[in-house]
Amino acid sequence: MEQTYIKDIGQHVGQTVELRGWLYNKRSSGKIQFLLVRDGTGVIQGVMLKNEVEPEVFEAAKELTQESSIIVRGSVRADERAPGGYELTITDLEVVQIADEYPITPKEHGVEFLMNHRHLWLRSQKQHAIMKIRHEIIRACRDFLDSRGFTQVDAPILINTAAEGTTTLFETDYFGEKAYLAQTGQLYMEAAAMAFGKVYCFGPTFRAEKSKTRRHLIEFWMLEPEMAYYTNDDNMRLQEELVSFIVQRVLENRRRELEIIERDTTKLEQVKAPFPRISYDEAIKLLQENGSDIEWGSDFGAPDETIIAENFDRPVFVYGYPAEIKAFYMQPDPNRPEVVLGSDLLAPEGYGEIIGGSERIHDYELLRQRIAEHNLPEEDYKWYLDLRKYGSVPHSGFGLGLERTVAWICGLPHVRETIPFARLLHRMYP
Ligand code: NSS
Repeated sequence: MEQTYIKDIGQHVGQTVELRGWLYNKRSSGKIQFLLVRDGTGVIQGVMLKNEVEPEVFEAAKELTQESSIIVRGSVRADERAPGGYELTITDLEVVQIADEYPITPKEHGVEFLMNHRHLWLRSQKQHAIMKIRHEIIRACRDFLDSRGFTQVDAPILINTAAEGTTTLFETDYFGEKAYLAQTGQLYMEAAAMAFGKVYCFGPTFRAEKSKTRRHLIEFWMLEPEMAYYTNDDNMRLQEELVSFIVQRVLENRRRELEIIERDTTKLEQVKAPFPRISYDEAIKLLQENGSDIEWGSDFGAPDETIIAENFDRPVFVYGYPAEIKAFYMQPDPNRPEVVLGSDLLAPEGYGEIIGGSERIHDYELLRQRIAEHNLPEEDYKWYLDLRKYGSVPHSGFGLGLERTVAWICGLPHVRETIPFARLLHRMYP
């Protein structure tokens, strides 16, 4: 018999179907057993009546433990009272494996315990919902850019250059030479933008950051679009349209999952372009008015970002940061060279920076100078400098941190639940 998936069960009312999955939960009362079955696409309640199945089938059901793998056959009934709206009257059961005593039970567990059992925790309804939303966000990113003429160009992961500072590099051995895990694909996207116009990469990136915060992962995914002939204004416009698109897409397609994780969606409904923009100078003033002793020239900490974002009902751009605290490749403002033509996008509700972007230096000499000022070895950046010799144009791009975006949209307190298998300071298992 062909396998039916629970998500499609509504198309099979009155028919006999076969479901292949796992036992989520079980209740019984003498002559009747209720088997909650999940198959990765949904959960359905199966009802087994003693006098309507073979005696050995009824006995087999009694032996089932939580997470035992099973194949069940039965007829589908619409039932308003059932969660999901349908119920299965089970007529047959095949046991694939009886599960050992399952460590995750419906009772409360500590985070360390759950993270140690991440390989199993992923099956829980809430974690399942978060991963479905993550997938929806990834799809939305791709659909948005693909429909706007972007080409995906993949960036390498083993590289020999730093782009986001030398302190967070993961070093590895490349046949006797030093190599690093990519902190960003950006420099390669700049090369690709000169070949294709509008490009993006979407892959894992690595930062050996010794920070143990709710926003930092050691390995995280970043969407990095790069556009030839874009100013940073064009860049910000693209970012706000992308972020609005993502949020609206999740609201449209993942209502059920948002309900499961009990996300208050009223704040998400407001996320529509255009987003407010404030300068770094204004942000400093705003912080000082709120009692902070921050001075012009300092970078924002997480609490600063929260204070800034609290003043707005949707994500807010902060632009014009001091060049001193930003990456070497950012284009200085021609009217005020001490600040850059770059911006961060801060998410509401205390989620902080989800995007960093800028216009890139397109002048050969200035870029060389910056590379020297940052004590980076010029010979490793020769190819990157070449881009400024052969048809250089103003160009811009940005990086959207996937996990921070998922954390915000899902309303989660920590990024560790936004990625299937988190790499955190002191955590590489499982
Ligand atoms: O360092 S960024 O601000 N910018 C870049 O890497 C640029 N090279 C991107 C580009 O223009 N192509 O990082 C971008 C985003 C940032 O806003 C966060 O959302 C996320 O990447 N990010 C992180 N997420 C999780 N954990 C860590 N450690 C992390 N670092 C950055």
